[in-house]
Amino acid sequence: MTRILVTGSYGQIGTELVGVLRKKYGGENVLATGRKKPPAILNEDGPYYRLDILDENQLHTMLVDYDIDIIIHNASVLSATGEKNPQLAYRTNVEGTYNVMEAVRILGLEQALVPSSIAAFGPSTPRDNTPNDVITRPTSMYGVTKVFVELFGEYYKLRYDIDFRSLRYPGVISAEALPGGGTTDYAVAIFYEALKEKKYTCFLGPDTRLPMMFMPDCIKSTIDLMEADNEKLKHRTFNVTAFSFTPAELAEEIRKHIPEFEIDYEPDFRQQIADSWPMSLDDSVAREEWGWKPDYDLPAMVEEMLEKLSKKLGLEY
Ligand code: AKB
Repeated sequence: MTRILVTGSYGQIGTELVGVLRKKYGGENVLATGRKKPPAILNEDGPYYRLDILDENQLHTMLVDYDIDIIIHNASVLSATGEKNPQLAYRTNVEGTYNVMEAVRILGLEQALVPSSIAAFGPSTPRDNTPNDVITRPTSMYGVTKVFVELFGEYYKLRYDIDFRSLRYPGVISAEALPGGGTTDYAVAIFYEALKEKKYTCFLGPDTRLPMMFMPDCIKSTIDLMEADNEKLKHRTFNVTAFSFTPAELAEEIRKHIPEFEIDYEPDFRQQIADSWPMSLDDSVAREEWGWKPDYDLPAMVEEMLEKLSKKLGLEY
């Protein structure tokens, strides 16, 4: 059975990804790792270990001791935190990825899957239906580190035939762990406030359109790419998306369920980051090469988010 190590496994995506991987591959075969204390659910059905991705000795030891085949490197500093602390973003995202790729090369692991983001694009990228292969000149530190991830991984593929794979995640919406330090985080926070206060102040303007996906699709895209036939992949980095919306459109969709919900807008420094990103993505390359297809559209996502969160928070709507 394939054995998988996930970094950043207490994060928004890692928390749910580990659970789904464990159901599929067996609890003992999926090693959850992270720098902080994990949420209780991570310890329930498989091992969790503290791992600082900047400690290469610890990383090598863990990969050898647990006989790991695939590493999914989710640990990353996101866009808003990256602007507040570019040096931290550099160390975690660039040096962390360097350590992972070197470990894969030296120990001969089967595969490294290291996510990228829509942040890899920049103001000179066409923003509508942004193609897979297009100019990437980001202006955020997070974006700069994600371009490094893509190019470094692709270089290791060319030079050492390392099986590197990457997805450019859009904003990801989920009801379990909260996202932290991103520009698309408003699209999660809005649901908590809609249920608790019936009111939300958005840190992006009403017409800021960004590509997004619901967590079940995010997990599906990650596992589908991980399991895709290596021979069929012509690319190594893939756009993936499900839908695009603005804060005003999301509020309108939420109002279909909570008619009294109100939104106002106080854009902050994250507006400039969002304005440099695509408004929608062309993910046809992922569709062609490994059959990517999302299950959720905007209305289905909103319905399920409200249902799950209201149960979790014990709030009626
Ligand atoms: C962020 O907003 O920084 C992330 C991302 C789009 O990668 N959610």
